[in-house]
Amino acid sequence: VLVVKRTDSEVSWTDGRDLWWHETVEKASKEHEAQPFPAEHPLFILYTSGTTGKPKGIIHTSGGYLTQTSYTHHNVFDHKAGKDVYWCTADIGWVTGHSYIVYGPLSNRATQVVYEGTPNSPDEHRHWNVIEKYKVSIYYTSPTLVRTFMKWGKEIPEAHDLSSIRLLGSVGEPINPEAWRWFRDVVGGGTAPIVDTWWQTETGAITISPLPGVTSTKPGSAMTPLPGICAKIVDDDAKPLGNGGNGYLVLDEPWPAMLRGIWGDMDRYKDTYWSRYAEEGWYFAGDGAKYDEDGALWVLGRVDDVMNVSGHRISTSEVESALVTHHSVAEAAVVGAADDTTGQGIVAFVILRAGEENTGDALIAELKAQVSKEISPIARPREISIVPELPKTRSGKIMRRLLRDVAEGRELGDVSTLVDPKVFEA
Ligand code: 7RM
Repeated sequence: VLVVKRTDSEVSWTDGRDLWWHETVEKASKEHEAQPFPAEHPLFILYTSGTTGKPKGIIHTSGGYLTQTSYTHHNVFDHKAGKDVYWCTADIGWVTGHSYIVYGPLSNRATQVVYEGTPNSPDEHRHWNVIEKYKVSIYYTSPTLVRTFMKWGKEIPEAHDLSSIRLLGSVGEPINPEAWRWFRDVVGGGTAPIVDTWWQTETGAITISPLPGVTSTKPGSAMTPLPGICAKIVDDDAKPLGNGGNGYLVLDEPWPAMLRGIWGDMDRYKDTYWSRYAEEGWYFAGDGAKYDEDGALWVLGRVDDVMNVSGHRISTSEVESALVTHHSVAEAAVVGAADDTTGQGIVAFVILRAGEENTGDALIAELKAQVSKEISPIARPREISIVPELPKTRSGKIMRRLLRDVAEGRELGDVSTLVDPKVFEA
């Protein structure tokens, strides 16, 4: 185990197993020859963030993983080695950091920004300063960060020359159309294509995304599986749904970077991904999705997050998207909480944009009406709380499991993967 001396704090140590990085590198030769490995040589194990349950150690291997991260980094980002300056803002410990800061870009000779730190230190101009200084041309980030930028106000990016940007990317959750448009107009000069890339720790690399210059995009849709990837949207009985029907997203053919197992628990691996459509041999992704009337694919969020209100299946992301179309709202998180009459009731937590006044009941009534109008009266939230922050993982995913605990008045579950466990006090 190579240990990097980073904070100078006490670390547990096993002699004969653990080595200091700085001592090891110092002694090593300056020249190395690339070694061949079998394609199935293990590459890494990455634990999923655990937004819903006990983390799973996802196993990836070398050949297929490198093939697909390289192929997708080149094509989805239209990357030109030596010409582009590429920046993926992900945490390097998240799969997005592995695939799109380390393996994909390195295999494609990318010139890239590698940045660690929050987007508001020393101040909220940080990302725009970096883009201006290094002339970043490809900028890949998450919807949650875009909504944070929206909350801070467009005057901040507008104070900078962002003309080097020619392509924008989004990953991690559905990007609501409001954030998509803001991203394109304020950061992308109104013209940069946005690639909304759907994939998972388990898929290893991007699987569903528009291709810039090839696919016409729609704000909020991941559009279509990439060449080489086969996806279907199906119902409980494995029947493929036509346009308009909400169902489960499956990958119905293997793909190069697919996970090879869950570390130490191959039964759970089979059970989680391969038992739902065992007869068909399809991979169950755990996300709800639909094709719209034009055949564009919309990912609606985790199946565990789909709410059931009086027998109607409503996705959390749909309601969140309706809430953030209100001019006062920067970000929203929605969960289903047990309800005696309707099965589940919709409970929403919203953050206001900078400078917007919290008018209390008046605003809450307006927001409820907005959701009724945008979706339907059945989707009208039972409760809305205006809050200063939302509980998020390092990759920016909202921990709905914990918000459900709050909404149902339970003791909070495991908060160890939160960026800031103190958000609950606030
Ligand atoms: C890359 C990553 C995977 C889950 C996945 C989805 C959600 C990710 C999008 C998305 C809608 C997207 N890996 N998700 N990207 N939903 N549109 N473009 O996030 O293992 O941490 O999470 O993230 O629910 O299943 S992950």
